[in-house]
Amino acid sequence: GTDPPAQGSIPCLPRLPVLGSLPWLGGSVPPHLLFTQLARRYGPLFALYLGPHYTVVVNNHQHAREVLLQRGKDFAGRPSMVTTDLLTREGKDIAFSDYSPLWKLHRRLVHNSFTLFGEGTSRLQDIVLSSVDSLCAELLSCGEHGFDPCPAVTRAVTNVVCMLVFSATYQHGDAELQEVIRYNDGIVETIARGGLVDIFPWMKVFPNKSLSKLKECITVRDRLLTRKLEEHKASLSDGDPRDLLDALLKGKTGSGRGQRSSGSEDEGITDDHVLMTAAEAFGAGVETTSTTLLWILAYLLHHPEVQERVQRELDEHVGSDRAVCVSDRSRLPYLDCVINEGMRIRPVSPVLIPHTAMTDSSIGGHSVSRGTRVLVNMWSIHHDPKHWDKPDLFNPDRFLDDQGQRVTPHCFLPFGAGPRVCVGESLARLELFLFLSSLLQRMSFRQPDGAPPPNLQGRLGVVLQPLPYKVVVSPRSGWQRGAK
Ligand code: HEM
Ligand code: PLO
Repeated sequence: GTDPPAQGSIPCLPRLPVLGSLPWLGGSVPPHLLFTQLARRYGPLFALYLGPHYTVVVNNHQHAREVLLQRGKDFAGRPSMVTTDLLTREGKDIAFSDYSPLWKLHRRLVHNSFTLFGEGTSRLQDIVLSSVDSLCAELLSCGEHGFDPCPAVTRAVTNVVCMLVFSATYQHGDAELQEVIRYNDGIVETIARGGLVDIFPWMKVFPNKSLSKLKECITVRDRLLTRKLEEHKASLSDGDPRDLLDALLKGKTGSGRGQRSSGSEDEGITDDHVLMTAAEAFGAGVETTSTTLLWILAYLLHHPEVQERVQRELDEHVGSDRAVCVSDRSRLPYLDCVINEGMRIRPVSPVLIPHTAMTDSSIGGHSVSRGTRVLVNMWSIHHDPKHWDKPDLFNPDRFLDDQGQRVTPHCFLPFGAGPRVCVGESLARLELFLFLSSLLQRMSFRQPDGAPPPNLQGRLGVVLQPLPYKVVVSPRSGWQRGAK
């Protein structure tokens, strides 16, 4: 039958058998924009059928807080998807794994391993800063003719993650680094063409060219990471962990389950989990951070006055004869606002990752039954005209109050919240801060003469990316160091 099951009274789009609401979804509009349009017609909380899957879409921050925080545990599940099952060996990762006791243990272990590097030691800062140095040198050498900053930025961010995950330091043009970048690009291209919303779940039935490309890239990834894992096992010592792989290997054996076998047991964290975690730290660490940096650069080209104000703040509080460090962050509030505004206006993950209801629950007083998929449309929350003045305007000042103090509005959740909040948030913030402050301390960015300003519409793949654009960089006076 076509009658929807009893689901409270959340307004629901019409549906057909098999296709669900697809005929009403209109061709090429990406999901976050489509849902924002639909919310105007159906209200901020509505439902639709994605193929056979009843799916609730949340478009305002009150409902988002309910789903992510107040009833976060109820909605901490993940649906299984064909492509991400392939990517993660059926959910042996963090992001795409359904809620379970093992997932909780695993997530805690990853979280602790991150904090181990993030806090207490200046290791992370050193890693980021050395990568920043080579990025600056590379950008400055491209100089006065317009060039696409994307490859250099991606390389720098990938380098940071390689050092963090398995202690590899690469020189420019290293073959292994190129391999990592290539397989990652291949996965990004094929894993989710229109975002993570699984609109065509029947891909399994009609395997196509991109599915085999995805498999190929996963094979290359697994070969490389398995080699790193074996090297780490062979050289694991009692001292401090050298990197994320060490920390995971130590945490895994220390997790008390006594399972040392490689992936054959159902219980405990297996080698497969360690491998999938490393792979995911890579994927998440590179795609999100580089994309956010490229969005912010694109906006700075549109708003030279914002770039100048960041540089004035840097000149005043850091100067030009030393490198920026983490402890400068509290002295650079405006830069923080620029970073926040970039993540507000162009959230890299505009509908987060799909959630599912673990139990019967409710949203906004409407009952929602177990198994329901829930999409949180962060795009519409970040552009809600009820809460943001001129939401389409890039205006970092909205993150400052009348006294010039930083404020974090309730409707700003670029990392999500609750049990599924991004585990990389503090790492990401540290990287964004060190990258942007160092770049803007040492150089200025502008549009090439006669070139059109960067297109700010973006293209939705697995993350929301800016379209390619060109920049010209010029060194700032006073900063004389090249790379080291
Ligand atoms: C999840 C944003 C950087 C690792 C997420 C989610 C968002 C997000 C929105 C989904 C939350 C949800 O589904 O409710 C970002 C942004 C970043 C960033 C904006 C940078 C600007 C990173 C980094 C790492 C990372 C650097 C790790 C190295 C993860 C993981 C998850 C996640 C593992 C899955 C968490 C879970 O499902 O339990 N991130 N992220 N992210 N992020 Fe990030
Ligand atoms: C990016 C391509 C990698 O090869 C694999 C990978 C792993 C984790 C994913 C990431 C990809 C894309 C961005 C994701 C991240 C987990 C959290 C993050 C989805 C697919 C966001 C922004 O939600």
